[in-house]
Amino acid sequence: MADSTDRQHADDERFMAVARRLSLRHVGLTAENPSVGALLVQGSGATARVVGRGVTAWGGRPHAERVALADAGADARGSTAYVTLEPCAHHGRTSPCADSLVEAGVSRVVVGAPDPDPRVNGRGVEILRAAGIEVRCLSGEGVVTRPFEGFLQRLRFGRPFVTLKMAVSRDGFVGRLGGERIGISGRIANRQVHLLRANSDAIMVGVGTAVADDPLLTCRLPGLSGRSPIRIVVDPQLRLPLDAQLVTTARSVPTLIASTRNPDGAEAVPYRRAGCRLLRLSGYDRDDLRRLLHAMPSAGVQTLMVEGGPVLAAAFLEAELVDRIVVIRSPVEIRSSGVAAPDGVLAPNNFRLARRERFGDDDWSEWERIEPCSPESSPT
Ligand code: AOF
Ligand code: ZN
Repeated sequence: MADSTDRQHADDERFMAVARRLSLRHVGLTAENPSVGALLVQGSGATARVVGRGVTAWGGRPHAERVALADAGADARGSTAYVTLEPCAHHGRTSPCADSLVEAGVSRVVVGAPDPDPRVNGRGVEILRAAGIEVRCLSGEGVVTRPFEGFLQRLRFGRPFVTLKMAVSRDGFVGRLGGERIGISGRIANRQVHLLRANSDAIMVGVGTAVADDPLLTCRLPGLSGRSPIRIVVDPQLRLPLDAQLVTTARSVPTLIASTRNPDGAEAVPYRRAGCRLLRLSGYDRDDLRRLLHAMPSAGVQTLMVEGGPVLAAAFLEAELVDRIVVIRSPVEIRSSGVAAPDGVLAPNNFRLARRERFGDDDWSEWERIEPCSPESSPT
């Protein structure tokens, strides 16, 4: 008995990993909907056979389960379904996936993570169990949820999932005083950064970085140039130069400027004429940043990448608004006039090391927040 359970659990891990890989295909392409993977498998162990595959379609519908069921046709009957997210229970623009699985005669369902959407929230599993289907729920932790961590964060906390990325020199600096731009990370790590950008809904920099580096902040990987995120500049005093690339290209890639200045005032007019949108920022403290983040999901932003510089990074860390830190340590030395990496980036508290890679000469490490340091509430 124990043996057969072990074998079943080994199958579950193997096929959930396949479903997760499927879900990766549409990350960033399903709008506010999570990109979910669904796999239908007949049999078990060495004779197991995949009969249907599905991933949430571009734009968010149809859902993954429907795609997999259509793929399997009559072979769905008696199969085990592996779904990375609990099947939905609501009549939205399509009928509930839990009902579709029941109707198709699926006999067992393995769920990667519960769906916190109030319209689902356990009811998908209830529908399946009420129909006599065996359901196994996995912990919902780790790599399975990564493809839709922005969706989960929006539902749990009403704000995007925040990734802070910092490139740090061997001697612990993130740049040099005086504005001169220095390449810290190497070519291969930079391409990984562009991949992160492609999978983020928005990218944010402080005005200091925008002025010093005059960055474009687009994704420039071959084949992915259409996947550039919205760009957000935190510029309390509205001092971003009008000839900055972020402003001059605002008509092709949206640029938002978060400022304490009146968005309808005279100062804002030239930015608006150039195609930028202005967001109201009340200040630069914890609650101000929280308010800014809580306004983002309604603008379609569920994943946010904070790319620096040190002032913005420190403010986000201080406000406990960072969910993942990506640190790129390079062998480059800055020596004189270096700007130090903010405290908490090199040895983050309340974060655990989740991934470590070598990209060219650079060391790439990813740290994930263990749990919210303080109960997150919406700012008032
Ligand atoms: C699933 N399978 O592939 C996805 C699900 O607006 P609707 O009707 O498309 O519903 C959106 C909600 O459906 C979304 O908030 C999330 O709870 C769930 N997404 N569910 O069964 C899927 N993408
Ligand atoms: Zn569904």
